[in-house]
Amino acid sequence: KSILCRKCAGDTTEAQVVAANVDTAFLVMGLDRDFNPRRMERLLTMTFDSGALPVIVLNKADLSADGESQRQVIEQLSPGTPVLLVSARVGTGIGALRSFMRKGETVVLIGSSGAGKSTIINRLFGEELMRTREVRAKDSRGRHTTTHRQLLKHPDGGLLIDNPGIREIQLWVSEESVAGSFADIHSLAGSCRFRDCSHETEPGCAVLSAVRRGAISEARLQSYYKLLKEARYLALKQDESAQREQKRRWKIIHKAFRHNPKS
Ligand SMILES: Nc1nc2c(ncn2[C@@H]2O[C@H](COP(=O)(O)OP(=O)(O)OP(=O)(O)O)[C@@H](O)[C@H]2O)c(=O)[nH]1
Ligand SMILES: [Zn+2]
Repeated sequence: KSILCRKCAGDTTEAQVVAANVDTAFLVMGLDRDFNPRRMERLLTMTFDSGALPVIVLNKADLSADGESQRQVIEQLSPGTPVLLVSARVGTGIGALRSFMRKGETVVLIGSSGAGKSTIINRLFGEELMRTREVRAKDSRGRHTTTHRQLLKHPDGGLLIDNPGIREIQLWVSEESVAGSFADIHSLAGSCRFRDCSHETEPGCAVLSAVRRGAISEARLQSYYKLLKEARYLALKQDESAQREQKRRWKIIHKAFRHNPKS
């Protein structure tokens, strides 16, 4: 099994594990003010793009009066993707998460700051974690410091990768990734009368005609418009080096997955 490493900043020789054959990405979102279906849609697109399989974790179920209907809204974004209601504080729903930690599985956690990733890790790995996780290591000046282990082995045999590079990964929606996750729309576009068809009002538009036939839902087309607009907006707004950095991070996840594709 190959593990991708990246040197830590400075002259320390300790390598930092970035990603190792990522199978599953837990996409963590709180059912409090963090809840945002549009953001989850983007996160799903990025995850499918990377080659990992998403598992959606709606955390802080204890704070929501109607978690089940929030779950249903999210479920409609990606039929077939598991959507789990969890309260890391109370401890509910953790068993379902645990089933993804079996031997041979490697998991990463992605989600906003404060969504509850650390609390979920503590629940998954038990109370001992914070102690076992701390490693005495020498820093670049030879002093002893306490750092956190970033590759955690679950008692069930799976691995969990927790490191800032992946945790803080930003959403990067490119036009290509939109095309990839809307392959049905994208392939029809080749049959539109105009090559630069925007599939909004043009005559001879193959996409609009598929919507009229019912082959593509109106809601899906609306999602496509929105994501594409966002991709173009981001491309204008974000500076290029930031874009490259985000792409690089996703590529690392992508590569890690391709070392060990499920076939
Ligand atoms: N009510 C409630 N609070 C929770 C739950 N899970 C986590 N929290 C709280 O939310 C806050 C943030 O939780 P963390 O686990 O630190 O969040 P994180 O995603 O690791 O945040 P970063 O380290 O910034 O990435 C803490 O105060 C937790 O106690 C939950 O299920 N219910
Ligand atoms: Zn068209």
